[in-house]
Amino acid sequence: MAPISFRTAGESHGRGLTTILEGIPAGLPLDMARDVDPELARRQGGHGRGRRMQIESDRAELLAGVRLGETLGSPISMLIWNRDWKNWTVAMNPVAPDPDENPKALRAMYLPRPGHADLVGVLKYGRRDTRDILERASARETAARVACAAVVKRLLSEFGIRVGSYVRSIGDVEAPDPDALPDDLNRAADASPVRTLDEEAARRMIEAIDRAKEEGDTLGGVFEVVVTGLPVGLGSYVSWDRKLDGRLAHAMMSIHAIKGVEIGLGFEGARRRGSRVHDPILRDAAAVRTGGFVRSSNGAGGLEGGITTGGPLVVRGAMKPISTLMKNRLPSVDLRDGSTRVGATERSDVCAVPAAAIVGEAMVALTVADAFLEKFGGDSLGELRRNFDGYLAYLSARGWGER
Ligand code: EPS
Repeated sequence: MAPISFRTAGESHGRGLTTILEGIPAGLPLDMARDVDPELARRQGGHGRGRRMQIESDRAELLAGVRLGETLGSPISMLIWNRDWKNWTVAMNPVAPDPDENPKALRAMYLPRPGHADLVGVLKYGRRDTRDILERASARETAARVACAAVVKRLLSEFGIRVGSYVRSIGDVEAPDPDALPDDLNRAADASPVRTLDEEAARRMIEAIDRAKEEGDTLGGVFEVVVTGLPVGLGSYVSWDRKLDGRLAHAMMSIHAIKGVEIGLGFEGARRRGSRVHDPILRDAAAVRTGGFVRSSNGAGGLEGGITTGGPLVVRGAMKPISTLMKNRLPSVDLRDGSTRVGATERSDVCAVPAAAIVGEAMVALTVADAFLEKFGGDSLGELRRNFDGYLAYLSARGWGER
């Protein structure tokens, strides 16, 4: 069994989202207001979000797994209430409606939106009302993932491992490649309404979002997640399902609307010669986490053979534009009578790439923490630390002929 597992439940306009996170060792200090709620707030931000984010002010309540400010090693259960639920108590009620209920109050939707799970969902699950599908398929669910990841990030921070992200492009507006990433990546990115590092690009991205909004359209984009402070040796090449790059790709692709993933140079690497892709190996005895070796470039994005090199882990996600269109709605079919119509509209976002970057951080953090615990194990934070320190001691004690 993978050391870290989590499951979420909840519909977008149901009472709330709930989650169970398993595998966090005992003794990790955890304070929801300090460690979890700020992460939820980061996910709610970004220029281009819809009105829903003004209604919600996401906070996670702890139901289990933490006592007197420290984890117990037992499953951690959290709950995020949907404030919007009060507007949906009839349409999303778990109890069957009164026969004389006004059908309009049930807010059924019969016009599947191209690009959303609406059509494939009703076909697969034998439903007619696409609301039965879209409520769970909504990216609202990612709030629960971010809550789990906030706990995991707290754990990783104990070992000097940091997970950050920034936005590289929105629509056709691409920010220039940064020369070097700021030391505190999230502080720099969070200061921008589109979470990008270049002010001029930010201005053009905001303009593009505003234009898309006026035109009733939507925009996607590309974000990058970067993990620093990792030790060499997480993941493995020995079997296909243990390769960390494969596990990261799975985690990233599980995020709503993500249609592409790159690691390191990604697709660009396929255009270059090998001598301009691979990262020269240099000896540096002081670089303990990377095994006494460093690289003069990072085309591999911190992974060789599905194993961390200890260099920055670089994973990019490409998000397609959100499928709910306010104008230029695409052809669709009315599921009540098969007539030709256009896809439904419903309150939505114009662009959620800045938020998707936070969700990308979350999924990468959960995957990396899983690999970290797989390597170092431990039922308590103290045991995990002893195992980690023992590994670092082994790495620094290894000689290569110069001592
Ligand atoms: C989201 C909440 C949703 C949407 C968005 C993500 O709220 P509502 O549907 O009430 O406006 O803003 O979901 C989608 C874009 C989608 O297609 O489902 C959230 O909390 O992130």
